[in-house]
Amino acid sequence: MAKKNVAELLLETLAGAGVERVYGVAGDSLNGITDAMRRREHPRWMHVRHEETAAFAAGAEAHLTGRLAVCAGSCGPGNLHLINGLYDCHRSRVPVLAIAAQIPSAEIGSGYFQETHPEHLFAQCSHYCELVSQPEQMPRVLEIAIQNALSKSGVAVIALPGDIALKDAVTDGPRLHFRPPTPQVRPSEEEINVLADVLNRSTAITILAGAGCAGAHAELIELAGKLKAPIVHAMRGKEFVEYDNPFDVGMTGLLGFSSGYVAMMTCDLLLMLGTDFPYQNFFPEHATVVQIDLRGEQLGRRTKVDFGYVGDTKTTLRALLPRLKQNENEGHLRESLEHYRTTRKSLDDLATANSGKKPIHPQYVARVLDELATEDAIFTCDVGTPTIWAARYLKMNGKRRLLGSFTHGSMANALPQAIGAQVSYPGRQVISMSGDGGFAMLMGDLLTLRQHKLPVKLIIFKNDSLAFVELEMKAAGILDFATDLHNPDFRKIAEGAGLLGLRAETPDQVEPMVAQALKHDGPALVEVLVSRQELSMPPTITLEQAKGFSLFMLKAVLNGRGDEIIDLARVNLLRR
Ligand SMILES: Cc1cc2nc3c(=O)[nH]c(=O)nc-3n(C[C@H](O)[C@H](O)[C@H](O)COP(=O)(O)OP(=O)(O)OC[C@H]3O[C@@H](n4cnc5c(N)ncnc54)[C@H](O)[C@@H]3O)c2cc1C
Ligand SMILES: Cc1ncc(C[n+]2csc(CCOP(=O)(O)OP(=O)(O)O)c2C)c(N)n1
Ligand SMILES: [Mg+2]
Repeated sequence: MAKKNVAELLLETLAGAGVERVYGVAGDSLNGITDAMRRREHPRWMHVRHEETAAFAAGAEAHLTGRLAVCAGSCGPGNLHLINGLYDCHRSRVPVLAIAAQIPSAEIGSGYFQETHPEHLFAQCSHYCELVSQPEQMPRVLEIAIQNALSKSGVAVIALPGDIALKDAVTDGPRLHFRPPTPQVRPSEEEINVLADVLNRSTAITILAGAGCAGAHAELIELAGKLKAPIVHAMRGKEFVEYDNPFDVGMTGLLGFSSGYVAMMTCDLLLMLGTDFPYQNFFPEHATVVQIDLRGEQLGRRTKVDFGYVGDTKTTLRALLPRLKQNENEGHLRESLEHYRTTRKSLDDLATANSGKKPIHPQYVARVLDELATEDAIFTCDVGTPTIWAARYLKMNGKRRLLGSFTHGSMANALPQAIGAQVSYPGRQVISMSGDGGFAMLMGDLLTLRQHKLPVKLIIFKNDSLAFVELEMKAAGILDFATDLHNPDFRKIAEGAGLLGLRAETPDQVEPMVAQALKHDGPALVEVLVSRQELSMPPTITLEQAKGFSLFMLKAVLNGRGDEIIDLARVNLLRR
């Protein structure tokens, strides 16, 4: 039998680690790998049209499955294109391995055609990034990279020169044969006792729950019941926290609900569980703050913390719950829930069809999507106003999923993430809520839907502008500029690319067209002509107040109508 080469050993190692596919764009320096892939079933090559798409798609796969996902780019420009998507994966803490092909090893350092230094380029967006310069390093370096990606939850990169990939392998096969470890991490007995004591002594407690509460829904609800605590969620926690939750009072943050904001600002004790909610101004100044996170380095990153513990949410809550007394004081919870009911109603009132007349409110589009989507639909939303509509109008239920570029905040994430989602779950409905700006940025990958017959449903929020930036400009007291989009007919572009293309111009067209697209047996695009200025900045923010601050720095929540902000002064009035 012919000896296997380094590329074949690499693929065998990936297959052994459960990797089913590699997203990427082929190139000379990747020839060894793609050629080896041609000759085996797994991993399979997933050809996309831009390497950034490959990285975002791998990130979506890793997020949804919890397993390692892989992308690849050829040397120089091919792997530079991966970088923005990899930043997103790394900052969202999803396990992704990138194969950055490198120029011929003998040319490194000569300023050769397409030469870059991946070890430097990827250093900031990875836990591990190493060059494989001789066959003896394979598979060990690859396995170290995989362990880094999995155990630290993030990106690892191996740079592999094309000539090394084609050399004979020295090692027979993979060296690691264990299942991914599942340690239980929790505070010590002594710490749990102190924590229980602190919680038992407080009456007005609010929980801020984030993505680190995934898998701990039952424990979280039991905890809130014992503490009589409203639960506010951070954006990435939405899919894990909001559903079947009688203590839910919505999200906080500028795009959040005023009820979420107020519940945090009026508590005596804030309990942060698995969250890295980034906006300092939205934390209470005088409350006692308790934070529990799997990673010690996260403690105190966003606000002052009085009690910090390292632990997995589920394991920690299981240890804590038997030691908690029932809080008999319901006042804070009752008020918070009441406020949530009025906030929710006020937001729902905005999501109407306007008696069938123009303009189409984007909120209405999101509501229709929510109503018509399947029980286990996977949604992706672009950075820009689609993030707002997803946060406020999509209902999660424990089976549905929601992905965005929530931490890195890159435009154009929704389509590539939808590709990764659909490839990973061919049987599930995948809906991309795209901005017209974001969609156009990586529009080439519309062709990937056709090429791989991926039945993704693209809903384009066509407002002919970079609307979110317009909002930021208004908040900063400057005139809108550089935000106009002179858009083409996206429906025709979709048709030209072999998709079903539809356009909704009036509110009464939205529901039937979305329904038609969702039922369509194949990829479909619906461009919806939505109103441009749905959330104008309230007049209460003066230029003086806003100067030098971005929208995110303002201590304010957009209430959805644009006629009011909920700021700290008002919250103080609400304080009991
Ligand atoms: C345009 C735009 C606007 C936005 N506006 C808002 C807004 O108004 N409000 C808002 O909330 N967000 C907003 N975001 C998102 C925001 O930037 C953050 O990404 C988000 O708030 C973080 O959510 P999180 O804390 O749930 O998740 P993460 O930031 O992912 O934090 C999760 C934390 O949980 C920890 N963890 C992981 N696993 C476990 C475990 N098993 N046990 C315990 N801990 C664990 C991690 O170490 C981490 O510290 C916006 C994003 C965009 C793009
Ligand atoms: C790659 C990248 N470039 C620029 C930005 C700044 N930015 C944030 S939102 C946004 C506008 C998005 O426009 P669109 O996709 O049309 O969505 P809209 O807000 O109009 O609904 C821009 C330019 C960004 N976040 N990412
Ligand atoms: Mg737009």
